[in-house]
Amino acid sequence: MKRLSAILFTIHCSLFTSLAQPAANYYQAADGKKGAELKTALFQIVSPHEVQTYTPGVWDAINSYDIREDGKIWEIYSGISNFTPKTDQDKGEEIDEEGVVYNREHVFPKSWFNETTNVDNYSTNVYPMYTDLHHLFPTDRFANSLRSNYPYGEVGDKVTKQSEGGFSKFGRCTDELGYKNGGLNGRVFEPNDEYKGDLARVYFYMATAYESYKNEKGQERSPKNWKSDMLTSDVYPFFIDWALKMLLRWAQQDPISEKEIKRNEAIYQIQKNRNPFVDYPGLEQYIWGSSMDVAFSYNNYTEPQATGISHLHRMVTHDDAVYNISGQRVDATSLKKGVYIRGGKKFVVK
Ligand SMILES: [Ca+2]
Repeated sequence: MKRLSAILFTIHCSLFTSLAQPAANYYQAADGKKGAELKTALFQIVSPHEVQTYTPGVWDAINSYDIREDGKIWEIYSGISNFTPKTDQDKGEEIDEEGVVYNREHVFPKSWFNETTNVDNYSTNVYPMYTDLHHLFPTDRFANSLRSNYPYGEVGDKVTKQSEGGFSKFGRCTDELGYKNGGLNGRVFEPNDEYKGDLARVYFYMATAYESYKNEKGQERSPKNWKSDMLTSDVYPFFIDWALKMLLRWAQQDPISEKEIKRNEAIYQIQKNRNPFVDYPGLEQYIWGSSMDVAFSYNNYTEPQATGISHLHRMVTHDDAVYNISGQRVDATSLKKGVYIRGGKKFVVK
């Protein structure tokens, strides 16, 4: 089994070697560390980053790399979007329809930073997290409004609101998730299966990149100030039990994609730091999961063994089958308007 995962990892590496090229020795200082110490070593490696402006910095960044193969914005909350970069940016007008404009979503909600400062009119926009590109994604403004700043989760039988076709959902979580708020199953936003792993790896990054930081007033801060039903308000383990279990599962079910690898590389070029959880498949298991007693090896990294969780869906790449963006096979002879996947590549039917 060890051998098999080593082989799989080799295949994975050879597929993406040309894309993922961290600076030489970038992760060297984490060598030999495990568990909470490994997270702290990674924190020292990835922080601080070169802080960008919100406007135009964040727009310029996402308009340069969050682009689909057809040239449209690679938005993550709606299954029907077809946004032209820049032209279809949110300009602040009231929008109550999906597919009209895209905005800049803090997938780790900025209100969780829980700080009221008043410098340069950025009253609740706490730097450096506010413009950290790793957690800023283009999202359909309407679909994004369904989320507000609720935790991510898995919605039970009663879906209160959803984006077109149930691509993203909002409602009370499943019993299995174990998240309660006010005695009831908590309200959560469920992203599409296709992005659950991507978002889990962003959350692991946020847990790692900010063990301490200086806010815009130069005051020392830490996640002890942060507030969310997903967080412990502590540097480690950082996530509350139900949230951690879910994120570890999401990361495993939706493995690192080429999209994430390219995005990580592009962000590295701009703000000069990387998401280690995109560079090392399964790294989160070394910090919070099955490999907590295994030392991270810089020269001989081994992806943790699979725990039997199957992937949410696999893209078939060896035949002409066509899949919708949720990974369901569709009749290729009668495609409606939308985005589809064939041979691992997306295409648009207009
Ligand atoms: Ca994914």
